[in-house]
Amino acid sequence: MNKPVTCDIFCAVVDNYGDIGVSWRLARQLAHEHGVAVRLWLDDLHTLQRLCPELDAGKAAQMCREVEVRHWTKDFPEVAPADLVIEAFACELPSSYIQAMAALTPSSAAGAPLAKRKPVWINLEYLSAEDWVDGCHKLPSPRPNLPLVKHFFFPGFTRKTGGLLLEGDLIARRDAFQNDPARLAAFWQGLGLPPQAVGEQRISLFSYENPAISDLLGQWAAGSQPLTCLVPEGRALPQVAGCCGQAQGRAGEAWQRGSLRVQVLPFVEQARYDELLWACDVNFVRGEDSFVRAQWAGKPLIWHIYPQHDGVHMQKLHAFLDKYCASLPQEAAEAVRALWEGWNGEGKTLQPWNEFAARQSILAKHAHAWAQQLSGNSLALNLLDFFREIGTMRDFNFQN
Ligand code: TRH
Repeated sequence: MNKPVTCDIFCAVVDNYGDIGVSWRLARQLAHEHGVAVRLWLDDLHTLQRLCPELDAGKAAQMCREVEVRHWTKDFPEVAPADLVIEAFACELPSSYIQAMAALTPSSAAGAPLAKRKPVWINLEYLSAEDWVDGCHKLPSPRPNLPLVKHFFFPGFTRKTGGLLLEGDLIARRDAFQNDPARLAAFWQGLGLPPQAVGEQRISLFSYENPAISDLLGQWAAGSQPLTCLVPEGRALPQVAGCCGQAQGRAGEAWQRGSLRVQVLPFVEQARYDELLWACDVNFVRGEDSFVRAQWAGKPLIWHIYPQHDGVHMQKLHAFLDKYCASLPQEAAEAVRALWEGWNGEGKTLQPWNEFAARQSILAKHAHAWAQQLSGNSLALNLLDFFREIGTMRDFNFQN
């Protein structure tokens, strides 16, 4: 089969928004751009509703933005497996579903109707820039005691990985938005802000709780340039509010401290969050999906990586920095490194912010070129190619 007709994506929300952020994006892209009938099995509809407010979190099954969204509960229904089965981030599939996949025939050459073929089963992994990813992408993992093989599919930053999620028209839509002053002004107005003043910086701040927040906001407040910091409701907001002398904060509130104005934003739907990243001069992002979206924005970014207990996240951070900074002039690379390390607990941010801000125009050009360079490696297209590759391999093995 050239292209999957149907696809089941399974997603278990571990915490926050990243797992469903990625799964939802992929589901929509496969459905909208490639005409695949996608069913998304999700154990927590309320989290998806934050990203897509039109979803009804009380419904067990519904069509939403061309995707069939199903509430994934313990009593999993009997369903026919799809052509392409994606388990997001190694969530364990229902055993009845695995048994149903195992019962299907291995290849169309067996004379079975196409709908009865064994699915291509993918484990979509977390994003990492580490070098080992190149060698592990697409590796098979045979299921013990069952005639099934799952394949690892790694997103990443090199041609040997699965690439990154990127809608076919995203870069063009970004450019149209960024080059249209009227749209920018309307966007700011929608958030309750005036158009950006000459000499004013606008910076979005999406992070986990972070001890470095207080120093950074203090520095911005004491700066000579007006700076507006846009903070969504969520984990970092209590700290930001505290730095502005507030007990707590709510969407719509704004506080002034010296040169710094903090504007509290509601958690907006995914497409609007993209626009925020496109509109700001610098973006602080976290986790996985906002980190990738900030790269597509083509603006300087600072990443708060998802902390892991064993500290391996710092290896991931450095692996990304090695790639991202490779083509930057040395001083700019050092500024990025020092600020990211400080923001992630390995040092201070005070001096690094000054160094970073002083090189903002070089960093902006670099961010733009970086997005361009990565944009040729689309995860959804690679996934569909891999589906074809596995299908051809199976047919060949059957005939030989
Ligand atoms: O929310 P995150 O921290 O998510 C994750 C999870 O914690 C996961 O378990 C972990 O493994 C992973 O990080 C690395 O960060 P992330 O990935 O950036 O997801 C945030 C999503 O929320 C992303 O899709 C963008 C979206 N978003 C909006 O749609 N609107 C908003 O206003 C904001 C601030 C974000």
